[in-house]
Amino acid sequence: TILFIGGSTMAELFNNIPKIAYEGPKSKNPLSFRYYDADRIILGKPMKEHLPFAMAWWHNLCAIGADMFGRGTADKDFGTENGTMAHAKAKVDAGFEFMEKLGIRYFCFHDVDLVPEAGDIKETNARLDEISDYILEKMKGTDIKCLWGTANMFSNPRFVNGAGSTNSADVYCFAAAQIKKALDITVKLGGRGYVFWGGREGYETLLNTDVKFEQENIANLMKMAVEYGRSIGFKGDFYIEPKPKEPMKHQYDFDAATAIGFLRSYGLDKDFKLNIEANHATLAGHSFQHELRISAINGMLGSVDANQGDTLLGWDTDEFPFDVYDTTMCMYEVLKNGGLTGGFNFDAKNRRPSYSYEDMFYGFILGMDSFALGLIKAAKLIEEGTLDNFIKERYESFESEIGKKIRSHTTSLKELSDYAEKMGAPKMPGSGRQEYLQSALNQTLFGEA
Ligand code: XLS
Ligand code: CA
Ligand code: CA
Repeated sequence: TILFIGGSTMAELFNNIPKIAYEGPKSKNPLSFRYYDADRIILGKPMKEHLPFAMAWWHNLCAIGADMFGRGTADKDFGTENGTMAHAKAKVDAGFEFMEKLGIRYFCFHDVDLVPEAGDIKETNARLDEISDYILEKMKGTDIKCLWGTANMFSNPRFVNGAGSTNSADVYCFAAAQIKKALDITVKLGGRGYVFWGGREGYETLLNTDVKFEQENIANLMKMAVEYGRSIGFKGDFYIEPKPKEPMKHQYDFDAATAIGFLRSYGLDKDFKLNIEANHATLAGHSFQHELRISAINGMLGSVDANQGDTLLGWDTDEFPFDVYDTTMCMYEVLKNGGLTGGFNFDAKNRRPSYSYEDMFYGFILGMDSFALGLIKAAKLIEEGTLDNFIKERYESFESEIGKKIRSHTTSLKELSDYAEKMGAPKMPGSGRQEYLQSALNQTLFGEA
């Protein structure tokens, strides 16, 4: 079959897969959406606007399921030879066909996901120019755009000791060059954001590490990136993507709270927000919702890497999200935040035994449906108001005369102490009612049995 995508016609690659349509919760067609109904209005906005989904170039078009113990199982050569520009273009073709068939409107990339890295950075940059022209051409006539770009500053051995945190000034310059180019390409493709994930920005041992020196260097690199980005017309947000460990034993962007503290210490908080990944939250010993809430209350919730970890495994498994409790509470936080400046990037990969083209679609259908269902349920939670009402009631004592004084900072320790002496022993604070609230949540999620 010949497909018309954007400005070009091309041979269809996923030719046994139709365009995925919404068929509703009762559908038995595995290649359909049960919950993601792009135009359905939820709280006054179509689903597709609540859920700017993105495809991660690296997992979907590059990763072949290799692990520490075995080679890849999936074929992502797309009829070409890996490591060539023909392959780079075949990935673009595959990616656009894939996104069009699923109705995904954004993509995210690392520089080296797009082209094979050459020995010489000038050559790599020329390849990036060529491929971004090709992508731009492909984008014409579609509504597909770039969500965010980033530079891979962790795979090449030169980054063994980090990029911004490296002990080598020359490697630091190389990182700067990669960031500059990745920003150029992000702007060229109309990206909404630019991500810093500090995979190797951390340390293995303090015996050889000057933490303060390294953190200052990282901050300076980010400052220079902001200056350069703004100078070429980048209006979007920069994001830090926190992760506590892996590949390094200790990573500086441990979690949302740590990253926010870092951004504020170095005056970067006006230009940066956070990109919160579900699997990184759990690696840090937090829930996904916790990381979203901490970001949101600090005005820093920018974007989401939509995936999930495995409770039985202690590493970054990047699975497609299917836990609807988690997607519901995520969407609850996002709705309360008034949405995102970024979107929902499926930083997720198929399991190694799921190696066929169909599996790529099943992965995204699962993820998109899980988030759509989460959105529907989160909107219901907000409309029902059970949680909001309970929380309001729970803090009610701060509506009293003395409570109001505390809230408005118009009292003193002395006054509070006098109040306490007069009062005698305080009553027990109201019950937390956790189990009641969990039952109510189940009822919202599952309704009638
Ligand atoms: C790895 C990260 C990475 C970032 C982008 O754990 O999730 O893929 O999202 O560099
Ligand atoms: Ca990620
Ligand atoms: Ca991850």
